[in-house]
Amino acid sequence: MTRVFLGLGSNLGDRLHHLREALARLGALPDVRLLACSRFYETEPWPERHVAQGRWFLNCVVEVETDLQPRVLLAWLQEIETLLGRPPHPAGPGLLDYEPRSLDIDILLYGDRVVSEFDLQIPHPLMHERRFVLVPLAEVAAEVEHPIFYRPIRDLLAELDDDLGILPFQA
Ligand code: PH2
Ligand code: MG
Ligand code: MG
Repeated sequence: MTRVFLGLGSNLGDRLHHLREALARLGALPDVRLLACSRFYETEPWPERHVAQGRWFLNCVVEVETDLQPRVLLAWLQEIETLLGRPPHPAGPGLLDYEPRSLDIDILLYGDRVVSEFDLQIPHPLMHERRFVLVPLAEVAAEVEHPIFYRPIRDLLAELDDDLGILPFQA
């Protein structure tokens, strides 16, 4: 079993419904056990105020335990994204990365595994630059070490240079 941290985000449609439904579906996956979930946060679209003027996101981070290999897990995550209304996206990084989306589920950390392929990078290559990731991640994984920087999440958050807005979500 490997401890995996996933980042969830939505800024299109009923954001709260999308995150709740995603959590339920993650918990129902074969060989995936939910261990913890951060609070939900309202977050300003990253990377820049003047570029991404879209609606604020609802974000959270979930800790799961799984025997699924990263690629198998990724395929399930994409299936959940599609079920919750996200158009199937082309593989790999691209222009659509900053489009509004009903649901995005990213693998942030997969144990201490490092994967560097065109369409799958673990740890998530931008996680250490994003307050909307590190704040909820630090709630459930403050002591966990980033497998490339060899620094705990708590320290990455303390040193973070990202002043975009983040507020605990009030239902
Ligand atoms: N996801 C992105 C790009 N920008 N900004 C916020 N606040 N939250 C996100 O989940 C997010 C983003 C790409 O997936
Ligand atoms: Mg993402
Ligand atoms: Mg994604």
